[in-house]
Amino acid sequence: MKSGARKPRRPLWTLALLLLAAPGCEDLPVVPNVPPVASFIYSPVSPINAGQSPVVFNGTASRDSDGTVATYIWNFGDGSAEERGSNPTVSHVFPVVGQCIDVTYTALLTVVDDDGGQGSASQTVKVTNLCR
Ligand SMILES: [Ca+2]
Repeated sequence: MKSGARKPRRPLWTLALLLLAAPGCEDLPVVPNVPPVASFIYSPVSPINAGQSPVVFNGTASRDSDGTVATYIWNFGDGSAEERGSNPTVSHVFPVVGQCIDVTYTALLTVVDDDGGQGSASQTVKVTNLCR
């Protein structure tokens, strides 16, 4: 009967742990996630020539007061695919869409924090299509 009597030990031990842990779990306050704040700069600001000038967008100034910024999502407003990643800096060349015209795009940065919260910031970017 010794081996038979040992078997219930593990379930009882587990139950005791659950009883000890349960009150603490109920007392934990629900802390809402504070969403991150997006911020970026880009360089050069002018001149930016379509099809030629690599523009460096830098979102390093983005912050999350209660966590970290996990993902940077860039939309350059020119029809190109969004770029997303954990690196706060990207380089982008705006497409040629004509001749002798300036086009103003709205570049949008969305940052996602480690809890899935989001924040966005946008800036206009003036791009020159050269005369050929
Ligand atoms: Ca947060």
